[in-house]
Amino acid sequence: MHKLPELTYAYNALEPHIDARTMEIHHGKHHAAYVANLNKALENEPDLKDMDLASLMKHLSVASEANRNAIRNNGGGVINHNFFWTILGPGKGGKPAGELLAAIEKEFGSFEKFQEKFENAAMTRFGSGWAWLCVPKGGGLAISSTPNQDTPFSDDGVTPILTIDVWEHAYYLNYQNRRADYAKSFWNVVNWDEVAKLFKAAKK
Ligand code: MN3
Repeated sequence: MHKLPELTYAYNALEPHIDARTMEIHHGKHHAAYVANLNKALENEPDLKDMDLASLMKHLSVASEANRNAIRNNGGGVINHNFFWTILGPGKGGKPAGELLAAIEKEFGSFEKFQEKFENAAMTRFGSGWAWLCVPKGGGLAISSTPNQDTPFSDDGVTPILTIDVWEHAYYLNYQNRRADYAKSFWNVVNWDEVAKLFKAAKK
């Protein structure tokens, strides 16, 4: 059975950038529903119940056709949100340092240009989805986006190290239709220490 992970910070800890009510509904309702619906879909898949979620997302074809879509959508919802909360934190933001900053500057020219490209990926994802910074198979860094709850955790050899949820449920209460303002504000709550840790692990 998959479980809703507890946050390591309070719902109001990311204010004013992400408000407490949004966090409460996002984690306590939306994320919780993905967990419940994933578990429900897995009820009919006894062989997959104990499979690690990242492996399951990489091998969706092992699920029966009847459950595959539910597992793809809800499993993606679970793994994406599990990950999202870990790269956020109170009193964070600023810039990355060391090897990660060097890699960002090498790939994108500067940290500011990287931010611009990442925000652009968030803005141009039509409808609901996510923007990502990943370490691709061959190394380096790449920005991408996925629709709905699709996830780069499904791609073999790809390591996600940063993401922004651009579903309206992630920002609508505080930002209404202003996704661009939310994406700009997001930088104030990025936990670069965690992102750097993931980057380091991905390079091994
Ligand atoms: Mn969400």
